[in-house]
Amino acid sequence: MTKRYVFGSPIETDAILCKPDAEIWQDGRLSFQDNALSCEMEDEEIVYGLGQAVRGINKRGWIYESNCTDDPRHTEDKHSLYGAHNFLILDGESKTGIFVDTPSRVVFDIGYTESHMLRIVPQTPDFELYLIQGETPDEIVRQFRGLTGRSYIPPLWAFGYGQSRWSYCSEEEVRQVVKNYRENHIPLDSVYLDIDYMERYKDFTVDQERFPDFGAFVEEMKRERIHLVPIIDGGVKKEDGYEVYEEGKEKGYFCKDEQGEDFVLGVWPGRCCLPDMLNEEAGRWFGRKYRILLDQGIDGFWNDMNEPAIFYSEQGLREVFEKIDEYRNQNLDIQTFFAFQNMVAGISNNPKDYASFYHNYKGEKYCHEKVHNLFGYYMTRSAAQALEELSPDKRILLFSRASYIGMHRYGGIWQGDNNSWWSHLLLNIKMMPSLNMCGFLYTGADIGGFGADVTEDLLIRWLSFGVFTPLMRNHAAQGTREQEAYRFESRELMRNVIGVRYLLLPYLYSEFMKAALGDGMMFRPLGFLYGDDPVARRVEDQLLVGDSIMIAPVYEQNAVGRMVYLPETMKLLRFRGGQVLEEAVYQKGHVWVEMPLGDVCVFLKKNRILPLSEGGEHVAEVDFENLKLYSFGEDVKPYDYYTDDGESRACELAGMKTLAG
Ligand code: MIG
Repeated sequence: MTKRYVFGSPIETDAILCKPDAEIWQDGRLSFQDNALSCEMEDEEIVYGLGQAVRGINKRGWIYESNCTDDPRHTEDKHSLYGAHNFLILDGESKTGIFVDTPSRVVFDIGYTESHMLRIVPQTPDFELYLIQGETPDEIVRQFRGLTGRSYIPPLWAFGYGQSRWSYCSEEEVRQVVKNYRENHIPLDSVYLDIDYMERYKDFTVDQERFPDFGAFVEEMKRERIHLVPIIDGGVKKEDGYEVYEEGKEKGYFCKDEQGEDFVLGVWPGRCCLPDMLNEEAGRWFGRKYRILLDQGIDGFWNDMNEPAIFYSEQGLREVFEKIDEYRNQNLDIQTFFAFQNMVAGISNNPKDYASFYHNYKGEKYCHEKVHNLFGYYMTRSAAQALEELSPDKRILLFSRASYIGMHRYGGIWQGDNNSWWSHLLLNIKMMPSLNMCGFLYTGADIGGFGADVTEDLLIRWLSFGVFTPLMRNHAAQGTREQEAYRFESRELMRNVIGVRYLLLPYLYSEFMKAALGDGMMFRPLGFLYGDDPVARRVEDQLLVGDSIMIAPVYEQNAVGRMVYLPETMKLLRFRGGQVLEEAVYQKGHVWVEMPLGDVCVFLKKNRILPLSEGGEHVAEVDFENLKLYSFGEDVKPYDYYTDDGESRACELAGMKTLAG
């Protein structure tokens, strides 16, 4: 049961598709005072949610802020990452879902100030509140997702393994990457083009010198069964004669500053203007630009820098230069020096800048600060709507960095600039169910880590988890160690681990589709299914993946195995050296399981089926018909197997069939 409450005059976000009638507020489990919602948490209560956020599956014990931020250091002292996902579930004696719908900041103090108090403080007194009651967290998620609409469904090929780097700078470089994968027989379906494919970072251009005949190159790659996926940035280069800029300027499609002039910010291309993604007409215009690449054969995109990231504003830069002039030739005392250093460091993503430009949203003028968390959402929505018009039959891959709930209908997200740290592999594991709750099913982190130098073992372990995440992409930053799977000594292990993805593909796709079409989750914490088991409820490093299996990834260096908690009888299936080994059946309880580097372990639930294919070197090679079914138990439940052509948008119409064990 869902109840909706309206406080003040909220700005519409379009997160919720069907709104129940609003009710009059009365304090109940939550009370409302001084513009804060609060309630006491029971000792045993678990708080799930918040989507993309640092720390645990259980969010208790920290203070989080929904404020889309480009911060490439996801350390546990941070409060915000790229997404704003204001949905929580309190799982105690009773179960309550809470969604705070507002396009500006919200602070969630979940037992940080007072260990038993939850306090939710929206930045403004204008917001909508949804309270959802249910018997189980699953049921609450389903209700919530019913309100917010069906999750985005990518084409099947986008479930293949992808290789990315900032940046592959020329046709030749991309060709080499593909050649190395194919020669080593390591599966691959896509290569990502980062900002350097563009002509001086100008959206919707391709550098003519480094990619002289882009259309022909896209076709050449297609023959190799490789999809190229270019990046699109939120800011448009301010350059006379550049068509996108000229048009946007002339039509008045850019965000405006206080004086009504086009707001200027510095991002990769240098000085840029921001298309007003919240303005319907401007969004439609920007979205249609994707056609330029679509016409050259491209069928996937990733949207970046759309928090939006601001390296500097004209005003911010001016202030720094003024300070420099003022301080020149002075002997600064050390406090002044540090204040100056902070001022320079604070020039990027400065709150003052976010308060200094304006949108035209649903016919009204809004300061950016008031609608900040919608920018990435509306950029991606504009793109998705245009892509649906331009490609009405065929699904297009689309995912974004910034997001808000509601965007899950239009695209996936990747988890942003993590590091090649073991702790970030664990963060990736913990974030999956939280994101799924909020509707983001097509998601994954940069496998191997984006910043910092990867080690071979970290890459293998990360891939061994990444084989389960719908978006399975290896990506690394400029200046870091080369991270392609074939660069390492143990190519054999890399090949086998990545190969597991292709064995699992029929299962993963089926489970993904069932979650998307049925408003469910593909990755669930153990507590969702085994809520009565106090041990299972506290497990933070194992996940249920779909209906048949549980995983327990290794995320520590030099580990040769780990303790696993079995919440019920399960059978260990081990992928090793291209084989599937059927191992012990374990009873409920803790067990030590050996997991040497290169092994991928799954724990199969009793009386459930895990269908596996024979694999392939790319998605088109995988046979979805001839499956081997793994199961154990006397009463094996038939498996609801979802397949379709993997390409057409009308996927709901395609087949569901039952596989018997
Ligand atoms: O400021 O395009 O998160 O994936 O490689 C960095 C370069 C800009 C941030 C993205 C990352 C991408 C990088 N971008």
